[in-house]
Amino acid sequence: MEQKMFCYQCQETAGCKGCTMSGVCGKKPDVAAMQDLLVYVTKGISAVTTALRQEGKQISAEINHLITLNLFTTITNVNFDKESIVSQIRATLTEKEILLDQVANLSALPEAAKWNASGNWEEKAETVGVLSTENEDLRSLRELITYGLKGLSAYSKHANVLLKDDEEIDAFLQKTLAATLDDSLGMEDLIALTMETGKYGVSAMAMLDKANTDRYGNPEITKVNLGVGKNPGILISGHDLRDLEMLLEQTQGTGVDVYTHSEMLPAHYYPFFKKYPNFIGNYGNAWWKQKEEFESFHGPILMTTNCIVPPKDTYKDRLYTTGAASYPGCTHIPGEIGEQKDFSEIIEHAKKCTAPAEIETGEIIGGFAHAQVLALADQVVEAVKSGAVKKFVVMAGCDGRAKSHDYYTEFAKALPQDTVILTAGCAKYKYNKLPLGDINGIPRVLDAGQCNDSYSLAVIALKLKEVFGLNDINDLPIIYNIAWYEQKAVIVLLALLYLGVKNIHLGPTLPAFLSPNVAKVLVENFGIAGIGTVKDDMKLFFGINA
Ligand code: SF4
Ligand code: SF3
Repeated sequence: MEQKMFCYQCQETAGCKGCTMSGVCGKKPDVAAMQDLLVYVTKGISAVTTALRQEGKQISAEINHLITLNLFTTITNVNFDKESIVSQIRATLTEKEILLDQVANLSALPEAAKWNASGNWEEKAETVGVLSTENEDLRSLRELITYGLKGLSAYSKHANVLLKDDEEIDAFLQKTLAATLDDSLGMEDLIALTMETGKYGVSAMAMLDKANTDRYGNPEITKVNLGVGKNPGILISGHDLRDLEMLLEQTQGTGVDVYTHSEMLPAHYYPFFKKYPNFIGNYGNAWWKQKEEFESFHGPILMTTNCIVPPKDTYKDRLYTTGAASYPGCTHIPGEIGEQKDFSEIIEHAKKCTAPAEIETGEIIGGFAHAQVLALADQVVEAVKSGAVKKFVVMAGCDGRAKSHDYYTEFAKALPQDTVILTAGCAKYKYNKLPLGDINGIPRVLDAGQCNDSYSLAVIALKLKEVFGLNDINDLPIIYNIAWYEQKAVIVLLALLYLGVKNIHLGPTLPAFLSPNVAKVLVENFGIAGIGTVKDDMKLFFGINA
């Protein structure tokens, strides 16, 4: 049968090879085509901005933001709305034309920079997608870089909405995105760019960490309520803390409560958000359980970023989007960086809804980002020195609906009692409600926060290396067993590689976009490996028979 699209950017890709008829995520071929075209025009405008910078000209923050928003839009499960993607393509082309007029030397620009939107866009999209690079190794590296940059864009955007910008990060992102169009670059050049992407991934996560902690304080140990109250509620999902802040402000005194969902859970760990009496707790689990949980929540849901699952008709009218997220037929709340968003429509909607149905009770504990863990450093170091804690296991990353992700629950259960899990991202939902206990008061699951807070785990590792007087981060008693699903996990992985972390295990399957040769480079230089069975991995990591 004739192929209708090609996408292999996430872990769920069909047959571990590529979605060719429709996305496993729900992305349809027409949306996939416009996403391909959006990536293409974003590469084009990036070539123009890069040329302008080389000519000593400045690029405005608005253009930088447009580029990061475009990439963010194409991350898995962010935007299913063809119309909004088409309008982003149009806006990008308009800005590009204005910038092109300022370029002194047009001859060096790639075709993507000069494309003037003529002809049929669907046909154009077919010629510029992933498969337009014929050599599978170059394609693999170009996509690895592009997906890393998508993740980097997401984290930059979250810092940008808190009015933090870094022109150096934007200039790198655009230069590197444009470099994926450059046919003169070979494997070696692209591998070097991949590593540099990891370096800027660290910078972007550091910028976001500073933006978050400057505004909301340092995450601290917090018990988060899993139960529900009697008022109607709004459920906020995704990663955008600024949206949460505006929503909490606007719901004060309305009789409407606010609950977090999935990756918004760590908001509870920040001192700033504790002042809101209607900020009740966390409802539900990781993104992929939303069909049941959004139904039983009864009230409106605000998706600030990924991960959207195509909604059921029973709650579709209660699903709202904002920022890069969009779904056809669901109301999108507009608002640019620095603007106040108006959530009154959602609040009015909530008032007409019944309170959420209780699906869980009790509490979970979190807030172990770098400042909190470093405040406990003496206790942690003592536990390691005394042998009470033998190993830390970084189990950060993404959760997923594929059965293969169940490995992580079983792995967590099988871990020896003297191990502590360090986590960030929605991967935690695979084991954060298990009764794993504590070691001398240190919980066996230390949750640093969202996926971007994987930065905290790196800061903690670097600090421990210093405290123990080690020369190499790999001499620490830390095992990395990371789960991935979408492209933010790619930038986290590249950031860890840049920091020198070796022997990372990545699962539940290795990315389809790694060609055998590129995978070989990662295995030989960084010891990257997949996962085995829980039994095999217990033997491998701990020498025990589970
Ligand atoms: Fe397939 Fe993943 Fe691409 Fe969706 S994002 S189309 S599931 S590879
Ligand atoms: Fe989760 Fe989508 Fe990746 Fe932010 S919300 S970690 S999967």
